[in-house]
Parts: sequence; C-alpha cells; structure tokens
Amino acid sequence: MLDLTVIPSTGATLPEVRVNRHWINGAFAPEEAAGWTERVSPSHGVAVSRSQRGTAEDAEAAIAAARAAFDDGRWSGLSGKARATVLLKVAELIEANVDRMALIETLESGKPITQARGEVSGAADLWRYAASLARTLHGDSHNSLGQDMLAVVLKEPIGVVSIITPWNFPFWILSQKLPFALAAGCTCVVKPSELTPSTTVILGELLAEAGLPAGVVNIVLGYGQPVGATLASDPRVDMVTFTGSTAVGKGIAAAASGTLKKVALELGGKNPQVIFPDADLEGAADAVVFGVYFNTGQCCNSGSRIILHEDIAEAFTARVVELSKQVAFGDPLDPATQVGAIVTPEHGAKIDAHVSAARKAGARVEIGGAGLAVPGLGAQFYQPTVVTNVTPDMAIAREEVFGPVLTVLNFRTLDEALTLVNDADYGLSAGVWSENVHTCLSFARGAQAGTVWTNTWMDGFPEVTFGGVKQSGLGREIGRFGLDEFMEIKSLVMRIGRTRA
Ligand code: TXE
Repeated sequence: MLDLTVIPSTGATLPEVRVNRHWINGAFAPEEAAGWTERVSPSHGVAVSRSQRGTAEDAEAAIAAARAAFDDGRWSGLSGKARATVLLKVAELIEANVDRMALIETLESGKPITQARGEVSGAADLWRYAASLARTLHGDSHNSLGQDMLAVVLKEPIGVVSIITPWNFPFWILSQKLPFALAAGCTCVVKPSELTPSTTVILGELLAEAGLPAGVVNIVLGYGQPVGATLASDPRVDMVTFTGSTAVGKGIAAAASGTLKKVALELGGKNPQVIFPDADLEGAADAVVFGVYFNTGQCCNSGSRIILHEDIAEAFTARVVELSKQVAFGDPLDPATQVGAIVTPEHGAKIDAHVSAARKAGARVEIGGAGLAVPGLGAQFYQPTVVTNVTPDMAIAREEVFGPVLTVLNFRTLDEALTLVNDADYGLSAGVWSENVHTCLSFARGAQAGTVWTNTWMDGFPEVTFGGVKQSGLGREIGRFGLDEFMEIKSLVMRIGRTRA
C-alpha cells in the first residue's frame, strides 16, 4: 500500500475541443490546412484541442508579414508611449482571461490548475513591466571627445524576431520574450510547442483587441520540422530566441549561423541547492519540496539536485521524504493538487528510465520511483521520488530528468560543495541555505550559475534578469538586460561646428 496523497478525478465537465489556426498578418488562417494535430490531455485522456499543422510555406508567409511590418515602421516608428499603451492593454486583457487560459493550459500540459492560474496572471505582470521599459529606452552619449565632436550611442530594435517556445510554461515563457521584443520595437513570429499551442493563439486574439497593428506578431503552429527550423534559418529573420532542450538549442544556433542572426537560448538545468547545518532547516525542506515538484518537476529551474552537509544529511532527507508523502498529486483540475500529470507517455518513460538506471547503478529510491494510475484518470502520473546513495558521476546526478525526481548528494566543506555544484554541464541556477552571510556570499561568488538564490528558491521578478551559463544557454531574459537582447547598438559620431575655417 502506497503511503502517498493522491487526488482522484474531480469528474469535472471538460470544455469543447478548441480549434487553433495560424494567425498571420492580423488574421486567422482559413480552415483548410495541409494537416492538423490533436492534443489529448495527459491527465484526462481526451482530445482538448486541434491545431493547424504548419508547413514551411506557412512559416515563410508569417516571416514575410513580420518583415514588412518591421520595414515600414508601423510599430518601431511609434513612440515608446504608444507601444506601452498597447502592452498595458494586453496585460489587462490577459488578466480578464485568466480562467479560460489557465483551464486550457492545464488540460494541454497536465499542470495543476492553481499553478496555471498563477502562471497566466504572473505573465500579465511581465507585459506591464515591459510596457514601462518601452518608455525608458535609452543609449549613451560621449561629450568628452573634444569641443567639436559629439558621439551618441543609440539602441535600435534588432528587427524580426523568431520566438520558439516549449510546453512546460507555454504562456509564461512566451511572456518572458514577446512583450520585451515588442517594447524594443521588434516584430515577431511565434511558434508554440505542438503540445500546448492554445494560450499562444488566445493571445493572438487579445493582441488584435488591444490594437496591435497587423503583422507585428504572427503565430505559426506545428512542429520543429519544418516550422521551427524555417524560423531559425530564414534570412529575413534577424534574431531567434528559443527555450527548450539543449540538443535542439544547439541545432537552432547552427541553423541561425547561415546568416549570422543573433541567437538567445534558455535551455536545461541540473540545479543544486546546498544546505548547511546552520540553515533554517524546516524552511529549506519546504523549499526543496516545492522546488523539485513545482510544475511536476518539468521545470528548467527545478531544484533537482540537493547537496546536504553530512551532519544533517540523514535527518534532512527523512524530512524531505515525509513532506514528499504529503504533496497532493493527481487530478490537475482540483485546486488542492500540487503535482499533476506528465506531459506525454514518452516523457514519462524517459523519467522512469532515469530512475531505473540510477537503481541499477547502486542508488537507493527512498520514496516513489514509479508511475501510478490515479483513480478515474489515466496512468500518466509519476510519483514524487527521492533518490539517495547517489555518486556525482551517475547520470541521475548530471542529466536533466525533468520530472518529480530529487537527487541527494553529500558534502563536508564549502569548497567541496562548490566543486559538486560546478561539476556540471549546466549552469542555470543554484541555491545556498545558511544563516552565515559569509558562507552565502562565498557560495554565490563561486557558483557557476546565471541565478543564485540565498535562503529561498525560485523567487522571480519581472525586474530581475534570468538566464544560464555553460550549456544552460546564451543571452538573458526579462529585466532591463532582457530587453537589451532585442536591440542593436548604433554609434552616431558627429563633427559639430564648422568643418573648415
Ligand atoms: O523539447 P524541444 P522537448 C528539456 C527537458 C525535456 C527535453 C525535451 O529536459 O525533457 O528538453 O523536451 C521546437 N528547430 N526542456 O522535446 O524538442 C518544438 O516544436 C526549431 C527544457 O519537448 O527542445 C518546441 O516548440 N524548433 C526546457 C520547442 O522547440 C524545434 C523546456 C521545444 O522543444 C526543433 C522544455 C527544430 N529542429 C524542454 N525541434 C526549459 N529550458 O525549460 C523542436 N523544436
């Protein structure tokens, strides 16, 4: 008998199957399409959306629309105030549509409804913040070049941006990119994941309602091949920004290199949290449990690798196992659910293969370690899992599992902890728990990561820039530096006064 908290089916009535069409040049594509994809809910096992399956020609039409919209200045030529007005209106409309967007996002992705609501309403704030940046774009000036010279460094929108997004936070990740590109004055072509396209298409409707000129944002649905690949390689595109797997990210960088377009990549992570004996251990245990099971562990920032001081390792692990039993998993439509379904059966098999390989290599599974059918729902669930007796060379300690699976390692000294932290291909985020400020700051300076959390985990703000080092990515998102990614720098050097006597 499993000692876990399982939420059975709520038996909720599901909405009608949603139909998604490409949105190009301010209009939805005609019904006829070369093909369609159907999304079956990973939790409820029934079709929840049908979407047009784009061709290379569809992607090219969207790129042509974005190119024309950029080149005639219908968006980049507006004042920051005018652009901000549209972005603020979009934020308002997102807030007014939280319920329907969260519902379809939950049904397509399997994530808990409360997390989907938080994602959509949080994303509205990214649009608001980007609006504030649209009014404060500025470059630099040099007035120390001599009395007759003046130089001004301008920031200009980079041009047409391709945006390719994944399925784990479809609307949040889109909103980490799109409003910032728009604030900068760029035009865009968006390709959402084939698994979770609906909230992106709903956004298309909201953009039109907010008064965004036609062609400024275009949405093409379908797979990486051919749609994503076309968006990454077409010479009319100036930049491609992508969130997804490291393997596909490398392919995108290669495809973009043909025309040397700018590339921004937000890729995987194997994020460590280091816990010292003097930390608030109860707070740390809560944060560890939240950090590994949030979004069913399908999260680039998942705190999937905890590194415990050996004096507290046993007791802390026991506490985390205890808390893991209390995590409510099951029907994502129940507001009490904390861990939902796994996005596809193939992904569930990949998670299980990771845990099986660890077992074979000598690791111990303290809790979980298998799928579980939830009463009244399908079998696409994976139990909250804690794996100990792990060595740093095991695949489970090095590779991104992308599921509700926690790996535990031990350390004795700060140096040893930092060696374990940095012995990784990834460098997205890292965390430290200690009451000693010197320990925390030394850790923060030594950790190879884009973000270091101290006595907290996964706190994020629109103002605070996010991104990874090493194979976790290239470039930054959100915050002022995130906006800079969508701008080119132009230096204007002027001789002033008479050039001849
Ligand atoms: O991602 P893909 P998948 C990691 C995580 C997960 C693994 C695989 O470890 O288990 O990646 O997930 C589009 N050219 N992350 O297979 O394939 C695709 O259609 C252009 C981490 O779902 O990278 C989708 O829109 N585009 C991550 C997007 O890329 C292509 C989030 C992501 O899909 C393409 C998700 C191509 N050749 C997965 N092939 C994070 N950083 O949060 C696919 N795509």
